[in-house]
Amino acid sequence: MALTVSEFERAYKEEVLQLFAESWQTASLDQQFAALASLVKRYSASDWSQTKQAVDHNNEKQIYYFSIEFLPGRMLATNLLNLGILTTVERAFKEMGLNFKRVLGMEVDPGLGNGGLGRLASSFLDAMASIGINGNGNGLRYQTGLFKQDFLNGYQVELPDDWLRNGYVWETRKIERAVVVRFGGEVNLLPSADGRLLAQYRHTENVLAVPYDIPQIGYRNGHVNTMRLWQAEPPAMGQPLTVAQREEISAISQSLYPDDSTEAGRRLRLRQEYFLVSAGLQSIVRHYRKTHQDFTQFAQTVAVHINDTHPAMAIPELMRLLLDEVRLDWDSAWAITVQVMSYTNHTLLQEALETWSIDLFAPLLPRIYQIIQEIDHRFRSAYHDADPALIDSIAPLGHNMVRMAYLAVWGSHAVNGVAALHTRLLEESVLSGWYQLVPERFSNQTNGITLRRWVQLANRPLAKLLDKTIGSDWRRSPLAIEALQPFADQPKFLHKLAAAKLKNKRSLAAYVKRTVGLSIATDAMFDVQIKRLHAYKRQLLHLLRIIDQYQTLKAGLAGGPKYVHIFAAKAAPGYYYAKEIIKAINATADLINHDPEVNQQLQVAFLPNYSVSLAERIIAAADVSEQISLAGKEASGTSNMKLMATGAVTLATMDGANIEIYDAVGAANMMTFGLSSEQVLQHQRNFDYSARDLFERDPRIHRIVSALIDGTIPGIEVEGQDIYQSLIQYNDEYFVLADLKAYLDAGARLDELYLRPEAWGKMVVANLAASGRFSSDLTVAGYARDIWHVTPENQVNRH
Ligand code: DL6
Repeated sequence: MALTVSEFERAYKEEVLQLFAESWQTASLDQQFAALASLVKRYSASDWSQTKQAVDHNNEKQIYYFSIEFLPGRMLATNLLNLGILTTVERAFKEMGLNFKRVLGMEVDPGLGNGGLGRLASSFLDAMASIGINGNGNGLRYQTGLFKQDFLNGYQVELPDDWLRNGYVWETRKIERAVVVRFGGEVNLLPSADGRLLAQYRHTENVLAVPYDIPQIGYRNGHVNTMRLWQAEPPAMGQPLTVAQREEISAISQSLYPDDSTEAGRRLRLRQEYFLVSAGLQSIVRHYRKTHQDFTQFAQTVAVHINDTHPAMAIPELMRLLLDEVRLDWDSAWAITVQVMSYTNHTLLQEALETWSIDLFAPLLPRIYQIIQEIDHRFRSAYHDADPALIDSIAPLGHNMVRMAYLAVWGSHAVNGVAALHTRLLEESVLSGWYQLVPERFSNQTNGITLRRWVQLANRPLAKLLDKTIGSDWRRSPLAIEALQPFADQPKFLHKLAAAKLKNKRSLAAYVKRTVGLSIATDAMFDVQIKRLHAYKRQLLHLLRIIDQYQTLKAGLAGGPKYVHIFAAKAAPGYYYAKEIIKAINATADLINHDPEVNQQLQVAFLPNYSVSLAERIIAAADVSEQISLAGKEASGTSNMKLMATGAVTLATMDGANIEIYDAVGAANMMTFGLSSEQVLQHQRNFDYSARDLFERDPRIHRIVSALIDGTIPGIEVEGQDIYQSLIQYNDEYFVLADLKAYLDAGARLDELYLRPEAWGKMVVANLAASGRFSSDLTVAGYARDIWHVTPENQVNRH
């Protein structure tokens, strides 16, 4: 949009006055933020309305991205950037003598997600708007997020993430679009006048689903989509409810990931999932009916994407709506449903493949259960000629369970994994039965990231340097960054690149000092591992390398570069082992950071409360990106992409999208090590891996691991023992010791390169130049072409 500095200033001052009856000079930082955000929302309003009108007027296809999680991060800077007014507003703030950065910092991160899956969903919403696809998010408006993490004596402490306490400036409540979602009760199928059975509900619990809409502004293209979040409320009319009943209803959208270690927690989670899909689909069907007489066009105008299995009930719910409300016959309803639905799998972990016990499911969702029974029955009949054991093993119902992944594959026309290796492993293992049956449904869509956020916004020194060096095309066309490659041989440029990195390191160092009181050396190598805390991601392996470095320094064998190891990770509240790893890392950090014999060479910072905003700070400052999961376990990873795109060199196993980064940058520009997924599988099949053997035979491994239990690291008597036993007594499920030697060697090779700034700079440039292909604009263009069958307004191509 076109806006001059003085026009903006005038509008902004007026906004502060109107909102707070306060002059812009006396407004608090919170008020400054709220006024700016409200103005930005207003600036996007006419494009938002016009995008919606154009969709209806031209009968354009809409994508609905159903996800139990979103992680949008702060929206203000993104919205300013995407509207094309970021520099204008910055200039105006400077002229007014206001602190723009601090105002941006007033925004809270929405507590709507937990990890990579949610962040990917938000990144896709940004990409859909930016390449001009009509793509809307459909999620839940959780009052409280996962938790705010703090450390007390090195232990994780979970504090409530009350992110909505002061309201959310970007949302608009749409009570007139509310729908009713029904739970429980009885369903009877009665004959009706049209000769078909009619579902009659009695004694149901009715919940009002109220949508809150948030604009999703495309990058400088006037396209504004909607992220719709549903809130559960007691209905205004009907039977009066007790306080307990009202609370049970509100609980549905109260908190992200209610504790599912109890039956009550699981029931609540199931209610959340159904609430999300039923509210979303009812509103889609209602909207469609406004402009269409029949459902012959439905699959051409609507695509519903199931982000992991949590929204897989969209399949039986759409069937319910088409059968019971639209009154289609089964075959027509099923044909439409399969054309509309598509499903992304995000995990290879068996334990993460969702199943629901029928005892819980059937009474809570009786009509949905009836429909799933019929889906299951028809699936088995359709394949009555096939191997019965195969069919039984992959049917939607089995072992007294509803198997959500299998339901999702059978009810979708397209199924995808999120990196090439992940998709291959899905086809060969987790979903192999399904791949045998319907191979044409499977495709790979490697994940992507919002480069605008991670480079243009979170790494301003680098962005500026890129503009000066290769012009600004890379801002709109991600692949244009390839033009940087020739600069790998220009020492002057490499020098500037290092200076940009140093700037980011200094601001991270200031943040670390402010938040945890540690002064970190900015002339050190920043070695970063940021992601959820999970045994398969192997933060433990990283810890063992740190212990090795510590022991080497204590033995007086210094030599490598200075190191600052940086961690950020939350452990799920019930994941005891992950919490023990956090404590062990914190205790080791404490030991090292306070030891004057080593702390000039080695430091460790575990930054609390990992979030999108914290990631923005860390990633821009990183030198090394640790992507060291056990091969075959990480579906894709996206921090690997974010880190390489801002100039970090990857130290990695050949897992998930690391392999595609390797293909993109070449062997010379990434440090890989460790077992391949095939080797891991072979060891698992042959039972021929012995961690104890390694421990007993290799003196270095022995020394490192012993530090967990011999008092070297004070304060981890319990945790050290447990971790030690997981490695030695329980034979190291995640092959940490199997990969340790290769990891240490790879680290040492990386150290040598880091000590040669030109060699290092070349690697950094190769990574930057290859990063464009990981733009989520390109990923989403792949979904649009292969899965949703829509053409973006703004063409972007991966090839
Ligand atoms: O696809 C987004 C993201 C991947 O990058 C990660 O590799 C993967 O672990 C994550 N999956 C999940 C699903 N749940 N589990 N486990 O979060 O998805």
